[in-house]
Parts: sequence; structure tokens; C-alpha cells
Amino acid sequence: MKVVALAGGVGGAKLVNGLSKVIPGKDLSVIVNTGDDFLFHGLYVCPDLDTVLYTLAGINNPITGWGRNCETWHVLEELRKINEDVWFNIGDKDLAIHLERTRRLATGCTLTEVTRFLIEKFQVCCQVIPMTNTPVRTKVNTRELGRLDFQEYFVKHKFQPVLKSIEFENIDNATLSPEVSNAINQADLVVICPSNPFVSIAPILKIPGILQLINNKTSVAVSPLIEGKAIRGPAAKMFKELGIEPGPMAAAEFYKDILNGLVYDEKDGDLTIELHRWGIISLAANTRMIDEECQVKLAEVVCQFGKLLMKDPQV
Ligand code: FO1
Repeated sequence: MKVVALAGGVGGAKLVNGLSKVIPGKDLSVIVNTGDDFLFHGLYVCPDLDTVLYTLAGINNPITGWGRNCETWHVLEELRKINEDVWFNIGDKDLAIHLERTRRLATGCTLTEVTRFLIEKFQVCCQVIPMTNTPVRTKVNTRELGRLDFQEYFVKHKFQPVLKSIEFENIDNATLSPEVSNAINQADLVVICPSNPFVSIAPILKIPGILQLINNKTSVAVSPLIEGKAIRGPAAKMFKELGIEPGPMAAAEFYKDILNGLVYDEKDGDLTIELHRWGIISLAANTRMIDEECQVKLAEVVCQFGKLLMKDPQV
């Protein structure tokens, strides 16, 4: 079975890591959000791509989920001595990736090519593909501070400002790369990882032409919310600020046009009948991925469920 996973940052990377242990590398492709990308002192930083890359390579920071393990912070410490305004934390090892990525992009390589180079260097077996090579920038309109760049909202202001709306700047000009199209066309199953639907998965789904490709496929999403809360990050807060009760039903509603199946947490009770009314087959499972064993177990559940839905979409 060939699987294509759509992923954002830390939550997505955990399920992708589980999938990479149950699916041979040649059969797994991961399409990653690049709306969070930004320039740090002129360097091209791709937080979600790097989180997926580091997690798959087993070199991520296990506490934060983002950045490198065994990291040192010499450059950042020196930088802060001369610039008090530095609010984004780039470690020394992480910095090396941004230096090399920026250099390669400046020579005319696409982000897809640079990412392929990096996954080969880090001996990651599956494909990791940026959602597009076109720069797309997520902007968050907030009540208190107006329009913010995503990383300003997320890191500088710790997602405290109240959300009014989200925009994906330049999304209408974003083109599907051949790598993204091929990965989806060849896939038997599309897995929407438990990443933030608003800022991690929505930008991927908004790339012109991508929905038509996904609509021909069996797709399964994993709800990013457990008992109304996100494991980390602002997903639950965003749902509330947009007037939506956070939970598996909200995740199902968000994806209902493309979804065949939803995996949600067993702590959320039994939603089989409600979800079936929307034509979505559901499965309750332990979706909390506290360690690699849980990541693998959830990946197995998702793949088995996907196989069932592929055979009979009504199960
Ligand atoms: N998240 C933070 O909350 N604070 C940081 O200082 C921070 C630095 C950082 C550096 C590199 C990187 O790849 C990710 C980093 N992140 C940081 C995570 C990132 O901002 C978010 O996880 C994603 O953009 C949301 O998916």
C-alpha cells in the first residue's frame, strides 16, 4: 500500500515517524506545510519541514519536538548580546541546515530539491516534499495586534492574541510540483496527520489543484484534539475563537469534503453514529503519541483502517 501523509509540525511528525516504521520507505511520501517558513536574519527557515526531517532522522529535540537534539546555542547567545530583539530560537546545529538551504536556494535549486538533498544526507528513507516551491506565507489577523506573520504570532506572542482570521499569502499563485502530484496520484491512501487543521493542513489543501487529486483517493484523518484540547499549540484555542466547539466533530467538519474516515481519541467517547450521518466512518483509538511505541501503534491502526475503507468505503 502506498501512503501519502499531509503533515505540519510536531504532531504530524510523530505520526509520520510511526508510519515510517510500518510502511517501506519507497511507499511513503510526506507532503509538508511551508506556510510557516520565514526569514531569520536572511536565512530561509522551514520549521515544519525541519521538524519532520529531524524526527524521521531520529535527531529531533525530544522535549520541544522542534529543533535538534544535543543542541548548543553559542551563535544565538552571541547574537542576543548585540541584538536584544531576537525572539526566535535557532540552535547551532539547526543553523547549519538554514545556512546550507539558503545557499542552495540562492544557486537556483527549488525547495523540493534542497529538501531531497537533506533527506538523503540524513538517510531518511521516505520522501519528504514541501507542499509547493512557491513561497506561501501564513498571516494571522488578530484582535489586539492586527496582522501578524505566523511565527510572530506563534513564537513571539506565544499565540496569545485573539484570532480573527487566517490568510495564506500568495496561495493563489502556488503551483503543484510534479513531486507532490506524483506522490498523490500514486498513493492508495491519503493520511491527514493530527496537525493543526487551520495553519498546518489548510495551506496544503488550498494549493490550487490539490483537492481534485485527493478527492480521487481514500483518505483518513487523525483528529488533533483530545477531550477538546490540543496536545500542544493553538488548535483548540483557534477553534474556540472562531466560534467552533473543539473536538473530533470539529475536525470532521473541517475535512468533511475530502474525508472517508476519521480516527479520534477513545477518550472522546463513541461518535460513530454522529459521524456516520456526515458519511464519515470513524474509529476510536489511543491517539496520544507519548513515545515511539504509541506512534507506531497509531500508524498501524490508521493503515489497517485505511485498508478497510479502500476495500469498502461504507465498511
Ligand atoms: N517554536 C517555539 O515555540 N519557539 C521557538 O523559539 C522555536 C524555534 C524554532 C526553530 C526552528 C524550528 O524548525 C522550529 C522552531 N519552533 C519554535 C517551532 C515552530 O515555530 C512551530 O512548531 C511551527 O512553525 C508550528 O508548526
